[in-house]
Amino acid sequence: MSLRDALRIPLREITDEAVYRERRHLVAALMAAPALGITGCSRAEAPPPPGKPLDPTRLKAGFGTREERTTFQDASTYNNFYEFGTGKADPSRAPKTLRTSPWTVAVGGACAKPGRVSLDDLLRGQKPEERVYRLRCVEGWSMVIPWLGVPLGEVLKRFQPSSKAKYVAFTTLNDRKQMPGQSYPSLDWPYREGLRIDEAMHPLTLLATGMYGKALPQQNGAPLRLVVPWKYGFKSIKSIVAITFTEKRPLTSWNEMASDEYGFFSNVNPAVDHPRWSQKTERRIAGTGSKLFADRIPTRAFNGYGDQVASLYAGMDLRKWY
Ligand SMILES: Nc1nc2c(c(=O)[nH]1)N[C@H]1C(S)=C(S)[C@@H](COP(=O)(O)O)O[C@H]1N2
Ligand SMILES: [Mo]
Repeated sequence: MSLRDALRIPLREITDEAVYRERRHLVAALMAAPALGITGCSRAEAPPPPGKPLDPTRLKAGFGTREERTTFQDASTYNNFYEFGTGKADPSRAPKTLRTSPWTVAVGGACAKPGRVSLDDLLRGQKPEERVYRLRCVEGWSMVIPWLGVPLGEVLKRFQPSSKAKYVAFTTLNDRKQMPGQSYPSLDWPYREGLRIDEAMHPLTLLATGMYGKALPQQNGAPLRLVVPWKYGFKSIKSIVAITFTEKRPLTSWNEMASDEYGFFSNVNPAVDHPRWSQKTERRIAGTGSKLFADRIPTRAFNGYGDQVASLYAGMDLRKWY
């Protein structure tokens, strides 16, 4: 297979192990060859967070939207959750094999109060609130979903992160009996994601336990997932079992798979195309219209949450830190 062909395989179609390995190999080779002009920055550290204060009125404007909502039916049947298959309909059709109770989350790393806690303990003292957020998938569709959750930062504070906590790493459950898709090398399991500490503490970042007033369905990441509305959907990791404060930028699944296509930050940015497709528009799945032929609308910087989050990236070249 030529290098060009290898890079053109849509990730969702990679189920054949040989192709997968060859592709990873090629990507690794590319990364080691700066002469080829690859702009990935996986080895350099991000600049430190600037830490600007947020205006409360502007902040609140991000907690809701008047845009037409996606129906529960669409939001729960058109999913990305490779642990239950790589097709959009696979996760909703999968048998309900995930045991969501009891559920524990291990919180550790650079903090004064690490611990393995039950989901109830993790959320203790927090009242779930509803936030209607847009979520835009890197593949080009977006939805408007009423989430139920608590601000991640409020939860993290209780574990008393130290000054060494520059990032927060998240890990999905790793159990192929409960997550049959993990029997296939579609990704390097378990699924991992990460945020810079200021992104994790940002009031918009939600630790979600429900949507549409109900507990999360299995296919949407039960019992606990992230929703980071200004970043491409894959940053919103599902079925979280571990949260770790780290000093170094953590590995993330999609960045590891193809660092030229998926950066660590992955802020929604219509000005930076994915190497294999444009990010300028999105297919908005909302109301009762067709989800496959939904209208395309322009994608906005930071998915429309620039007023709330752009200051986190002041001075950063967002073409470099994609
Ligand atoms: N563990 C895990 N989390 C995941 C994924 C996944 O495959 N595994 N897919 C991501 C992607 S690509 C998207 S777009 C969103 C989709 O969330 P939704 O199905 O609830 O809309 O989940 C993200 N979280
Ligand atoms: Mo996605």
